[in-house]
Amino acid sequence: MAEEKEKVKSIDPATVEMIEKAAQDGARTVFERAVTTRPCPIGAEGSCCSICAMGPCRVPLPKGREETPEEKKKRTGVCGATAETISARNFLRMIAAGAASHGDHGREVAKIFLKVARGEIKEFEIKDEQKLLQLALDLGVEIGDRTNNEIAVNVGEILAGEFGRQEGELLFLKRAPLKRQEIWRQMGVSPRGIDREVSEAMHRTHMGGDQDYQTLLLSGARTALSDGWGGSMIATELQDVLFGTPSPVYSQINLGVLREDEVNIIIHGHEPYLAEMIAVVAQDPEMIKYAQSKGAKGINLAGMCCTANEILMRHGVPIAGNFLQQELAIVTGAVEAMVVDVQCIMQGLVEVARCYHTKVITTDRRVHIEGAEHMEFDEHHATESAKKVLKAAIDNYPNRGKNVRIPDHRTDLIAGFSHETINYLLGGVFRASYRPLNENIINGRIRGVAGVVGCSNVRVTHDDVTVKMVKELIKNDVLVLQTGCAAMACAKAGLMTLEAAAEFAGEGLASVCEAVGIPPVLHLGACIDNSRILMAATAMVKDGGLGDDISDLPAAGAAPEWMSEKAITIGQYFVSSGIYTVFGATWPTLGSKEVTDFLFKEMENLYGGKWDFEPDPIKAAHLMIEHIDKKRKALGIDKARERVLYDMAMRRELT
Ligand code: SF4
Ligand code: MSK
Repeated sequence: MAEEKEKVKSIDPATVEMIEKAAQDGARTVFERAVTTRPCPIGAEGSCCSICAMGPCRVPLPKGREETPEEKKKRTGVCGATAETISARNFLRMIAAGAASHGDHGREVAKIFLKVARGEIKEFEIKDEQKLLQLALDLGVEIGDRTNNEIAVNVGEILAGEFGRQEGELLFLKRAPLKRQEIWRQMGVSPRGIDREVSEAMHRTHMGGDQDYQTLLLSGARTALSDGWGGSMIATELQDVLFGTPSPVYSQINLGVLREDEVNIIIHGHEPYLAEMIAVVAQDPEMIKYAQSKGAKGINLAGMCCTANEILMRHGVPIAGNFLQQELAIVTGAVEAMVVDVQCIMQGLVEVARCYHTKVITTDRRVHIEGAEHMEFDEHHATESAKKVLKAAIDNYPNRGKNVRIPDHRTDLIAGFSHETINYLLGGVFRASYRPLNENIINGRIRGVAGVVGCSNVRVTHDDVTVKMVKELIKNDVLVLQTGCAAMACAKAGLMTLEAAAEFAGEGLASVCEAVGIPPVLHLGACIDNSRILMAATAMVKDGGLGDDISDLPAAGAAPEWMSEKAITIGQYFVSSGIYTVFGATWPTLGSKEVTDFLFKEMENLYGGKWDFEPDPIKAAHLMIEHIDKKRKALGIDKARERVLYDMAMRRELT
């Protein structure tokens, strides 16, 4: 416990300030709960099985010494399940839960998309015609002289059908490089349907089901792929068509975006429909007048977690903070309503809100919290739903007490880098292409590309691990693509501005960023938008010069401060797509050497990508760089990098 108390809680000054205020106000937040509630070491290493009522069975690895063969033989659950089976089953269940979460998000988008296309929902409309037509082409939907809505009905029906598909292969798998598709077929891991893989994973991990860790982990690969190239990709694509494909947008991040004299509303969670509508309705002069009638100057909307990323990417709505800051936003005393939808919502919000005037409002039929007010979003009356929530927040403004302190910390950022935008930025509107990126990788100005994603986790110093890793990567000329709460950590640290290139990036990467006009760290969106990273990697392969599969690319992935099951699913679909992926914080299979070795070593022989675990961010960054250099060598482009001298001629050539 002493060690936990001594740990620096966050590198973010706004967070530190609010942790102190919470302590003064008697509000118990995640940072305090983490001191009193310690992680169970047996569960943390994946050595606890609780899937039947003869257990829970705990089979921990002996600490600090080698296990004897006798001990190993006895390290089983009551049913005889080995530590390997227990570990792999737990791992697969995490993947299934993550895939189910992203998949259910995707299904909800598909449902709303179809209702909009059929004219049953009038308040949303198809915003990105070009992307709709591209999807239609990809899916073999006739375009002709049909209306957008007619085309969208077919597109929506086909993609909605992917959730319940029973046989064959998910349609988006065809977007992957041909060699990758072949690897999946040979391995027998091409997902058939999104729900089917999740359902099979749950069946296999039931008591007395699959008891071979290798086949359990194969099922893990298949289930994870059904998320990356299925549920998440469908969610991203249909949201883009419905709400617009993001393009670069300026905004600000951190608790300092809250305003002392306005009604502050935070939208938190993952699914963007209500948030989209709130963003529109908050600008309605009538609502602003109503806020003024209660003594406020206006309405200030800010985001939290991935709902924040969604409305940042498309509307430039500022972000109040990432996962670990959700309760701290309430601690400012300035938040009238914390409006939540699904995923990553701490139940502790309600308890913290009791110390202030904040209303916690749940809005999704699948998420209820005792003590919160439930105002269910009705997609058929989206404006009305949004107005109801806004009105509740405005009505709460006069209840704001005197105990208000908004930390004076906010950072500028540029977000909105969909993989299509990167295409245009690099190649121009008329020859949109990843070719310039590939060329700069081949000539060595850019060493490689890294996807650094995932959450914030109270078991490590908040934001510190992610920011240190990303700084080390860009210093070594690795272009970083980000999503989720990891993106927010780096945005707060000022890595998502144009100036960041000169200040933090290596000379090669900085020269490209300055020439193109992009930050060295690109924000690609929410957790589901990790599918954009898959598409970016595929586009790099297809543009040529960097091998013929994702596993050939000088690229790596990481989730340095992960905490959710969804992060494991994302990591596994990165790995099964051929990407070397390093996680920090903790690793959930350390109780089984065999399972861990399979994930960290054998998977590379099967998929060309593998897992790794390194909690030290600098060491982890160098593992990624080493991998990138190994791939550069295999491609025969390692020498090019050694010759890069960046003379004036080269700089002129770039601009
Ligand atoms: Fe124990 Fe086996 Fe039941 Fe798991 S399935 S709780 S290992 S008896
Ligand atoms: S919200 S899953 S804490 S990234 Fe996507 Fe952030 Fe992790 Fe939730």
